[in-house]
Amino acid sequence: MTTRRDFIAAAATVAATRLPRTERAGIPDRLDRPRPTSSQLEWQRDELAMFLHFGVNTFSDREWGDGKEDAASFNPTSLDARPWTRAAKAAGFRTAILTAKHHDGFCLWPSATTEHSVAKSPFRGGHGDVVREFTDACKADGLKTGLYLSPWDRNSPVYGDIARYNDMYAAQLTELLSRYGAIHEVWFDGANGEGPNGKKQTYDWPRVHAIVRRLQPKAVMFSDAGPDVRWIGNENGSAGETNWSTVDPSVVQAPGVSGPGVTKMLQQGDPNGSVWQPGETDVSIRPGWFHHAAEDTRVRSVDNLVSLYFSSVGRNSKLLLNVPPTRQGLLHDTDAERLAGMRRRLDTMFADDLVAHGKTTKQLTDRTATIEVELRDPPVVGVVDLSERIEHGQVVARYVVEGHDGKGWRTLSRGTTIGYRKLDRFAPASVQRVRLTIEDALSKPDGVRMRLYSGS
Ligand code: FUL
Repeated sequence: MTTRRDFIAAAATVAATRLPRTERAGIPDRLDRPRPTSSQLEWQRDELAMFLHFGVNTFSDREWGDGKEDAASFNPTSLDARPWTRAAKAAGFRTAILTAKHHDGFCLWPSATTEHSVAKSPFRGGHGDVVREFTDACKADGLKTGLYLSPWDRNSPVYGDIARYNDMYAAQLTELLSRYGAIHEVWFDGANGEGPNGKKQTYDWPRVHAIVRRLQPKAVMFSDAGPDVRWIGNENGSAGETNWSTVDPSVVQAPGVSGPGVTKMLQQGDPNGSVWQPGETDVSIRPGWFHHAAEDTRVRSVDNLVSLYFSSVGRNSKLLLNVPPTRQGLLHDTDAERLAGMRRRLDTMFADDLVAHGKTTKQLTDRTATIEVELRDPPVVGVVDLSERIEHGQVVARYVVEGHDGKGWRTLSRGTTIGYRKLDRFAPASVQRVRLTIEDALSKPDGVRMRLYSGS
């Protein structure tokens, strides 16, 4: 426990290290900039999370149920959550997030708040609990657990009756966060239409956030507006090329709002933002979020999945890849094969860091830095992998990577932000030396690291 005395001592240490440096450099000190909490840091370092969309839509072959589905239609005959979590684990995913309730209102756990749940389905004779089986499987395979509880509910008769639905939603959240052990991510989407009575609902976000903080203090909360992790602004797997983990919270104040600057803030963040709120890139391995047999031939290829990794994790984001279970309650073989293929490809690609065999020299000023590596046995370089020590905040604003082939320098890649990780791929080049120049930064860019790979 932190005592008041510890707190004063820590504050004194911060003040002592902060003042002289700020005065000397005449530029904002890193200590003045927002930094991640330990949960946000862990969330980002995990890189990959698997999303599982599953529910009555799986059986009605729809993407958005209207809330009128018969609970009896939910009948996964061979449901086994272990193959989900084993496939996720083997492919390097660290978290799995399940749609405990989607917009149709059907609850995958037996909730006391509604009849519209697994309890009224033939699944396990009405005694089943998919959330329990899922969370148990995550624990068995050492995965972190996340739950998606759609605020929009097209089944609830009290939806739009503001206080009553907010009570119901709070009760559902409380059930989910108190029955199943540690929950690491709570996912709130931004879709917000009308309920069965044609009314719209105003959600009580402060109340929702307080419930999560009280019941699962280490969990991160995702939504367009965070508070811990923000939506990246599209569902096609592409984070902003410029992507700050800081945002101005006045621009996106609640999930589902649009307005000037919203998409830009979600995609790119804001270098002057006062809040640390890194972006999560959610995208499906198939055209739809739910499993549809007609899309079994439209599963993303291994190449495509590797590209997604580059355009999400490789742009200072996290990849939340949706792999939807089938009506049997299993992952489709094609999806599982592609995941394994993606892992193999990434493992090969990042197996041998060429910088480790070379000689590195570094130079640092208040806002710039150079890292130059002399490579051994002039190799082919096709991927540069940059990172900042984000536990101290994010500062790099512009950089260039150049290669020297014995005759002269030429540009290999150029970019703006780095953050947790920036990956650039380019036509493989035979080079003897590689130089990273940080051309601009918000404060001293002293935590930058460069790795180099052949790219194959
Ligand atoms: C959106 C939903 O409307 C989609 O159906 C899907 O669940 C996606 C991840 O979030 O808001």
